[in-house]
Amino acid sequence: MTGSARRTFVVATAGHIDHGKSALVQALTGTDPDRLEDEKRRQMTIDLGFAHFDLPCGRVGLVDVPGHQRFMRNMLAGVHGVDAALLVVAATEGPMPQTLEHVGVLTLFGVDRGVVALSKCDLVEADWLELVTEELAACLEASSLADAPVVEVSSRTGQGVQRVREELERVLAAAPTHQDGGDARLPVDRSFSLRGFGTVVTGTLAGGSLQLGDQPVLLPEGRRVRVRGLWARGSRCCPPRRRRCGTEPGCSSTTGPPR
Ligand SMILES: Nc1nc2c(ncn2[C@@H]2O[C@H](COP(=O)(O)OP(=O)(O)O)[C@@H](O)[C@H]2O)c(=O)[nH]1
Ligand SMILES: [Mg+2]
Repeated sequence: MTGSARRTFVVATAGHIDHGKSALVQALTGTDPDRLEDEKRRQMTIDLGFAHFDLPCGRVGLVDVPGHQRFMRNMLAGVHGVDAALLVVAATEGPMPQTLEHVGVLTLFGVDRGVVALSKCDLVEADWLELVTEELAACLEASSLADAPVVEVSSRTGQGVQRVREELERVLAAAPTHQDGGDARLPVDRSFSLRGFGTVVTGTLAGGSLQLGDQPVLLPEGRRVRVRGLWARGSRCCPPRRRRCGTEPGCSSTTGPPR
């Protein structure tokens, strides 16, 4: 498959804080998803981070969510409408409160495709790993990810990272193709002002397509806004099922990359 015929997918991470979500995103994509200064300094994901990589089945946009309970709102925004989840559970600790909470959210949202990464395997002994694997299976038993493959991973040594790619390939290649017809619908997961651009919103297009100059309605306000620029994964474009970044009225320019 080449060029515009390639499928595009959105995958979101899930899991407790410090379990290695952002490290795995970096190992998979080469991109550090923690873009804010505060995130880098505190080594903690606060807002959604984005990265992408290619698989034989298509291009994968990874949404890295925060694991801290205080940032649950951001996590909820990030997992909306995703094709699959990448649940990360540290082998050192096993399932923790936000593991359970995130698995609950994925189940509620009907995200039933995914891969489970048992991370930090370089830090545990084999018998401990066995115990944690059992605990994890029990935790996922009644969830939408009950049948998801579990991969033992270390983002530090690279162990299992290629297998995560292979399992994601299997899961995504079997995912149904989205129907992109109808009106464009963009659930907004982040909104911010960028000097020289005005208001920028990001999200995963749930259907339809957007063009420059379109005037979608901003809900719940009911106000019309205008699309002055469109970006997906760092470059200007418009095809559907990609993470979107657009500017609204008030901006003075339509050029430049999103944050
Ligand atoms: N030894 C080891 N450390 C890891 C691994 N994955 C993440 N870490 C470390 O664990 C800490 C938390 O990782 P991070 O990816 O920020 O966790 P997140 O909160 O789930 O995004 C960081 O210091 C990472 O370097 C791993 O596989 N092995
Ligand atoms: Mg993180």
